[in-house]
Amino acid sequence: MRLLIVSNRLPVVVSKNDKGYELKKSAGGLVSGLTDYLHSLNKSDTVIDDFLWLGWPGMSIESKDQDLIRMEVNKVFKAKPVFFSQTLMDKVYLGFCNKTLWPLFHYFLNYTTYDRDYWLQYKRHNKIFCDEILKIIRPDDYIWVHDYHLMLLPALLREKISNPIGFFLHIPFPTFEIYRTLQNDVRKEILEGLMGSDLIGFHTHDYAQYFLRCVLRILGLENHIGEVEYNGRLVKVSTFPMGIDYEKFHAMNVAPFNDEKNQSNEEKIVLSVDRLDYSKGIINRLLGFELFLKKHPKWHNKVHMKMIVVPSRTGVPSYQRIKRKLDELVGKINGRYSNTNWTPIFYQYTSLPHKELISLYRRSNVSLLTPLRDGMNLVAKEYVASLQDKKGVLILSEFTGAAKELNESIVINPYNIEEIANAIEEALNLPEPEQIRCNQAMQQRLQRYNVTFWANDFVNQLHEMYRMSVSSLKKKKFTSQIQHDILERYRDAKHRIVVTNYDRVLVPFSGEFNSVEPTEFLKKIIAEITGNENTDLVINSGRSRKYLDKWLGDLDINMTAEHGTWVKDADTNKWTLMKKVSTEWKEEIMPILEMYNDRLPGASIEEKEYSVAWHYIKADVEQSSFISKELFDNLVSITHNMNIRVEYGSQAIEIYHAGIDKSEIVKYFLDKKKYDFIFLIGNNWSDEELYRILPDHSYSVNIGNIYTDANFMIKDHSEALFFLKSMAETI
Ligand code: GDG
Repeated sequence: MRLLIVSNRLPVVVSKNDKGYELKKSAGGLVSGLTDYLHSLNKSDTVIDDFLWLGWPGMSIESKDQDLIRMEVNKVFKAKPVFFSQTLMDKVYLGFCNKTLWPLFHYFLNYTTYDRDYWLQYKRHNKIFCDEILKIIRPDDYIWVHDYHLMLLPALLREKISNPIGFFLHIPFPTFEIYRTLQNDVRKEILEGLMGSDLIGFHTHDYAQYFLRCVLRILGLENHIGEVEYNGRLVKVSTFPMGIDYEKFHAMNVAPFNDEKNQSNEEKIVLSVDRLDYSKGIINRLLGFELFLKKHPKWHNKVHMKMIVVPSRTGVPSYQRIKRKLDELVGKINGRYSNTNWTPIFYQYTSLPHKELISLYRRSNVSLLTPLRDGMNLVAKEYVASLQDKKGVLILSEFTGAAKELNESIVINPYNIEEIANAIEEALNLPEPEQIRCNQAMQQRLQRYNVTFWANDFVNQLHEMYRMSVSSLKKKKFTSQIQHDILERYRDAKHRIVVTNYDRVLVPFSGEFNSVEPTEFLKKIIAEITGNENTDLVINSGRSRKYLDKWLGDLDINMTAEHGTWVKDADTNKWTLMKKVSTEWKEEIMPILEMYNDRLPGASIEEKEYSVAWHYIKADVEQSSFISKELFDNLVSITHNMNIRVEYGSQAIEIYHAGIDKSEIVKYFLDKKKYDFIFLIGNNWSDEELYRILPDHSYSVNIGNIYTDANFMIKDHSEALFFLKSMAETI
């Protein structure tokens, strides 16, 4: 099977000079990590045996040259460029991605700006990616979308194709309180965009949890151990801490580091390597080093800090500001502490060739990485992996994803300048055996969970999700062919019965649970179905008689109220109590419900003649998820010897006498005639028992629950109504 890797940038960058176009392999964690994985494909145990990478080639290419670039790119990498104008890319990459999403997701609210046009261009950009993928997609392709530039892409693809789609976020996912500051439609569309995936991966458990909390609070969807049911599919959210190509860093032969500045070999080096980005905590690092110099004069002339700062996003003003600040601060510290033989800080605003970087990692005594927020931070892992003699000390910010795995490093809070200064002193004094012990433990972990392991883990889980959920769902898909066949059977049948729930099937789910009157459109469909000769319709509901009469009383139909406690036959038009059950239990239950109701603003109790429902649809979604579970457990334990049923309804807890059996009521109707066409639509967990008692020649359809025992599954009430309308028109 082929893996389509989709990222904003291609692993090759195209540039133009006097001689024409030039292609260079691009650097960076994502590219180097994934390239290593892709090259290992035929060696590793995975379902993937081929790949194609889609992304932007790094510059705007005139239409006349696009074929040439396609060819050239393909020569150096199995890749397909997606072309954009520079104007669009400025608004998307420099705009929405790096002025809105990047600062916000890294908790820099003061750098976060919002421009409606940037957002609209971001949507356009994701749509163009979608169209390009659709042009080349094959039925057995797996798609792996990367990073914050393409968060709408999974849902755009999902609308058109059913291939497995995975998404991985390389940066942090923020807490709900931060995420919610995005515009209402934007924050919702981004989550919906991601939920088009089958598998969504994050570097750490925290990011995955923050994401799931936003899904609950903004989309109202709960998860069960990281799995969320969405639009009739199962979406899995999980943690995959990205690794590095350990062997490449550990085993590569490189020349010893050649220090052009000619500082003494005895001098210790405190190293830092990162893109110039305010999220990397470069200023705090300098302040920490300055304080270290102030507090420990004995280290003057004996240690210097080497900062490799890679130019990044130079078109964004906040990046230009941080560059100015950095220049000033380095100048100030060097001005204050340098002497003729010694300069405390060497700062290079450039990127190093790969081998030089490894040799610098090995030469450095300390690696000081102080991000204020960082999705993972691969430099930390690369530094540890490179230390062949296991000598060297990693100081790592607790705000990096990597700190979760590299806990033998000196973990610091970079907001605390004193702590940075103390950590430098501690690292420089750390005895060698201790350095070796710590690095050995970290190296073992990095060697095992390397980048190939990481990518395989992700792809294999995507495959598993697809195999489990999507393929079994396919069997339950209410395809147009199946609908057509059912309608033919309906037309040819002599005695037909259609049993349907009211809420969420005939009317949409509403926050105002007592005002879901049927529309004229619905009433017309009902009248048309019951108007067909030999066709019975039963509305099977947990509602009270009062509401059913109020909304549907003028229609000539069979109804059941309070889960089958009451039945109204269309012929007699009178309600009959099916079973006389006790209501004494209510006295005991009501005070408990009232107590919980007081604790949850927005919740309400609906007391019916023989049952009670506690609705929490209007309450805070997170609080209600928590309190409803507590109440449910409480009710189950209190009522275990009371002959009472406690069930989850739609954003409600339903309590009724155990003597009431929904399936008996269905049997009651089915026994009336010898029906040769039986069709039942349900939507609740409690409807599952109905599907199981239906005769073999029946059809059952469920809304929402993907683990249903019904024959087919549909997405929502509008799909149900659409089908009933076709039924009404069939004869
Ligand atoms: C994003 C997330 C997440 C750096 N300088 C040179 C050089 N590099 C290479 C390093 C490393 C990569 O760039 C940087 O990766 P990081 O992970 O440290 O940071 P971001 O670029 O911000 O990456 C981050 C990552 O995605 C992966 O998911 O960890 O949190 O922000 O590989 O080696 N490479 C060379 N010369 C340099 O001077 N050759």
